[in-house]
Amino acid sequence: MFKKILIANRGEIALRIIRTCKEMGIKTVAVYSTADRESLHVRFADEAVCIGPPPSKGSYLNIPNIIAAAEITNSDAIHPGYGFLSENSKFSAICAKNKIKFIGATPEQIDGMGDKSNAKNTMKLAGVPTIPGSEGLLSSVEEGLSVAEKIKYPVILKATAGGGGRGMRIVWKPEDFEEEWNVARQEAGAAFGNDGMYLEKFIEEPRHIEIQIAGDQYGKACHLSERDCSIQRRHQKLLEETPSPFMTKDLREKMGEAAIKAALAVKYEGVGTVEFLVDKHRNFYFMEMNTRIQVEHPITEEVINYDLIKEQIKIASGDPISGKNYFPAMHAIECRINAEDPYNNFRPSPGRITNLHVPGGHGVRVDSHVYAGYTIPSNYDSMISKLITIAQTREEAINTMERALSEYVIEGVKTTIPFHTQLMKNEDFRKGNYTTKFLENFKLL
Ligand code: MV4
Repeated sequence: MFKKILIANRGEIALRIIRTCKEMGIKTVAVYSTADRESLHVRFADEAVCIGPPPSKGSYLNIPNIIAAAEITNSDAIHPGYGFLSENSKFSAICAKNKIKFIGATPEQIDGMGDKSNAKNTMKLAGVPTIPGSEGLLSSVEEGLSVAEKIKYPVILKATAGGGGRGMRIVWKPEDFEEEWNVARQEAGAAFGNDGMYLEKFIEEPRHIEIQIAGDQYGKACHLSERDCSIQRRHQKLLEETPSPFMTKDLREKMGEAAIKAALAVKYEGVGTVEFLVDKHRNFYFMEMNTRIQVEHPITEEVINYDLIKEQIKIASGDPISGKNYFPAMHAIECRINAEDPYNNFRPSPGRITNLHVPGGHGVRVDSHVYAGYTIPSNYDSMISKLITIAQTREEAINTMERALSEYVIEGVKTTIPFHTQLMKNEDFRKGNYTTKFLENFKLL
């Protein structure tokens, strides 16, 4: 087992990783930017190294400084958390070259999944359902038009270097195809330095359901059930829950098996997520594979009673997994509490938290790095807390969430708490009747 892990991240996830390391008897090293001197991850780690100025480029994305911090502290592994360097193939390769275990995917897996057309092709060959569309990249607008004719409109053009909602254009009729093609290629070229595009049938009003997977160094893989992440705004998740209210026993088995196939196809080691789009007939299709721990991992931990960070560390150190699949025994919901003004287009609201009261009681988990007097820097993402509730049934988990939200006091900055409070009362949400389009029609009162 590792003796010392450097955590190449900040905020709640850095704290989350430090907590598990402490329980495992592993020493921790925090890295921080000058904006994060007063952060809890710096205080709770055994050692801390300043790695640069507030902008991420100079600190949390500064590979030479992070490697140097690992060298001087004698760290034998690096946990990248999510975001920042967690899916950076160069970083994964440099860690390996310096004999530091990167607790994440190999450079080949990161690049293989980062190219979306390539990832889709890998999954198709492995027998994972994919959305009908072009065979790989389109070589001309004429080819695109002819594929669209075959699969029928509406279609969606996707940048192979995109992902997470970036570089996509929906085309509703043939007359618009050429213009959308030109705009999409131009945007992708400018944003990613790669204008490769592929085409798919556009699935209207899908659900976003992802399967948590784990694989070990010995060729075994298992799934740990699903999370429903359909409640999103501009590709930013605001609430996730498990089990999905749309799930059936049969669909879970089929999606679980497909996710395991996906993991085995890339010899996946560690914990990962296979994202699917699910249509109204419960057809499901591979969308993307995430080779990192995700923000919403705690809801899975709660319903299967399993520490996913511990599992990640154990797999990275060479432990085998049991290979059995896990099914939810409870219901869990996560509300992302962001320092944003939901009444003003979710505009970021950084600043000092002048007063704080955190909810507690039965069935409540709060993953957060903030405290009264803490100043939220404007340089990083605006998530300041994950409020998670756990209960026997979905209805009880919603009721507990409503109660916990009513206790939560965060003064000095605007937060998404009023948004979630209203969502908990929404009739369609209560019925589990929602798709990825749900928030487009949601009006905050
Ligand atoms: C789609 C789609 C409909 N049809 N692909 C958005 C994120 C990126 N991973 C893929 N996305 C989509 N791909 C086809 N063929 C609709 C979306 C989509 C979406 C997916 C998941 C969650 C929220 C979404 C919001 C808008 C569009």
